This record gives sequence, structure tokens and C-alpha cells, in this order.
Amino acid sequence: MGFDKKTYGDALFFLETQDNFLVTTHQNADGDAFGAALAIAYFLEKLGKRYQVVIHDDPVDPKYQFLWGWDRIVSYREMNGRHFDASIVVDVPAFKRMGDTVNLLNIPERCLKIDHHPIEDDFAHFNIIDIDASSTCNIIYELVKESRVEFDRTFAQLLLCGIMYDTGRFSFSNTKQRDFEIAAHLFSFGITPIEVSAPIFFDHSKEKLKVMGYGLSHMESCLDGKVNIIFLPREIMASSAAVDLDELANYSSSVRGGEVGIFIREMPEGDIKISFRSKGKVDVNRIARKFGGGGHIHAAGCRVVESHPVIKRKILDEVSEQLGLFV
Ligand SMILES: [Mn+2]
Repeated sequence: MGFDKKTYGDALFFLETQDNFLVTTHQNADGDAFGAALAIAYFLEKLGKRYQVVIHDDPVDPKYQFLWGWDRIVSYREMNGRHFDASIVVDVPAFKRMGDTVNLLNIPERCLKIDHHPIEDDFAHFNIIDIDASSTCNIIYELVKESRVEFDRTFAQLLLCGIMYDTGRFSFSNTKQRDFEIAAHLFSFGITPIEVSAPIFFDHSKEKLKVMGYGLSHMESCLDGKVNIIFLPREIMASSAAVDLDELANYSSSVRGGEVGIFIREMPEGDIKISFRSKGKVDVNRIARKFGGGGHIHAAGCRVVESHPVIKRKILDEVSEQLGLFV
């Protein structure tokens, strides 16, 4: 599914004619979320518009402080009921994924959503969705390209952050030739790959590495090794809730002979967060959606209020049903 230039034109018209923007993204913001939100902020700055980047997370993940504009992001808690005239929501497939910042979207008809996930609920009045795009930053690249604003080193840093994060440094199954074309252009502004990849992929707190070690050493194999599960119980999560542990999901699906990796976390809030990864035979988006979440065929997630053994059983039933179709 692609879309024509008219759609970009409509989005650019919206950006040019509105002012006092809220820019927001999903909770537990990741590299694409930060890159996309800040690239939009930078674009608005170039257009001479007023804006504020607000995210649910508190504190904001310091891992991304190398990015332009990081110090301008505020948590929802710091907002004190500020009013906005228009909203731009990036990388958010479903309303509830925004966390508390949904409370700031008071004018739905002046809400522009830019995303590369399949739509789960149609909360925005105006959508730019391209599910073929590897990241939301790809779509913003195309948008800026259609505008009167010139690319520069700052755009390059922000957009490459999202593209490199969501493609796993140009290696995940979603990676396309277009990503390399965009990257080649963006790298021409003098930024180097390591400037972006080092803070995102090669910089970990000792606390995080120890939790990852716990998760890996307690990994469980099910369905004849086709499914590998990493589980972090509440007592481990209590000390590491703010740590970005998403890499453990990738490790769970990297086990030789496995088809699906599942990463289950008992959250301090009382519910359970589940991340799915698939090598391709199993559509984990389908499974995540059954439990109120979503994502892509290869990577998806959900949050449920159930006990760990119960939800594990239900998920394994879903996976074995899908694998049965392919065995
Ligand atoms: Mn994304």
C-alpha cells in the first residue's frame, strides 16, 4: 500500500496552515518514536511554527539525549493542562498506546497521524499511513522531501535514528532498498553511522546487562524448541521497569531451530507485557491482536491482565495452531 503526493500535499497544507502544535508518540518511546517526533518538531521549527513535544514517559529515556531537541521533550506530568490547537501523532497504531497524552488531543479534526503500522483504531481525522515504510521516519523523509524545507545534518541525525532503529541497522526483514537510498542521501550531510548506532545499540547500563543475563539464563523452550520464552518476574522488573529491555525479545527469536520468540514481563503496574518476534512462518501480529495488542507479522506486542502461566498457555495454543498450518 502506497499513497500519492496529494496526501503529502494535504499534510503539508495542514502543517502550514495550523499553529501551536502538540507533537506526541507512543509510550515507552523507542528510536523511531523519538526520531520521528523530533524530526517533526525540527520541521515545524523550520516552518516557524510553535509546538511542544510531549510524551507519556516519565522520566524520558536518557538514551536518546544525543538527539537534537531531546531537552525540549516534556513528560505529560509536566504539562499542567496546556492547550494545543492541532496535534501530530507519530508511530502510534492505537489510541491507547499514547498513554496519558491522549488527554491532550482535544481537537480530533485537527489531528494528523503519521505511521507505518496497520491502523488499529481510527482516532485521527487525518492519516498518513504507509505500511510498506520500514519506519515512521521514512515517511517523514518523504514528507520533508515534498516540502520547501531543505534537508540538513539535523534531519539526517533524527531520521537515521528511526530508520536504523526500526530496521535493526538495516538488517531486519522489513529492510528495503528504499532505506538504503534514503540513508545514502542522509549520510551525505556529514553524519556517520556510528554516531547514531553507538548510543542506540552499543551503550547499556550495567543494570540492564544484568537483567538481560537473568532473562537469557532462564529462557524456556516450548513446542519442540519452535518457541522460546524469556520471562522476567515482578521482583526482577521492580528494579528495572525504566530500562529498555526490548532486545531480549530479539534474542528470544534468535535461538537456532526456533520460529517464535516471546518475551514476557510482569510489569510493576500489575499487568503483563508481552513482546513477540517471528522468523516469518507465524504471524505474531495476529496473535498480539487476539490479546488486544498489535504490530507487524514479524514483531508485535500486547499487554494483558492475566497470570503468567494462563497467558503463556493461551499464546502457545495460538502459535501451535498457526504452526500446524505450515508443518
Ligand atoms: Mn516505528
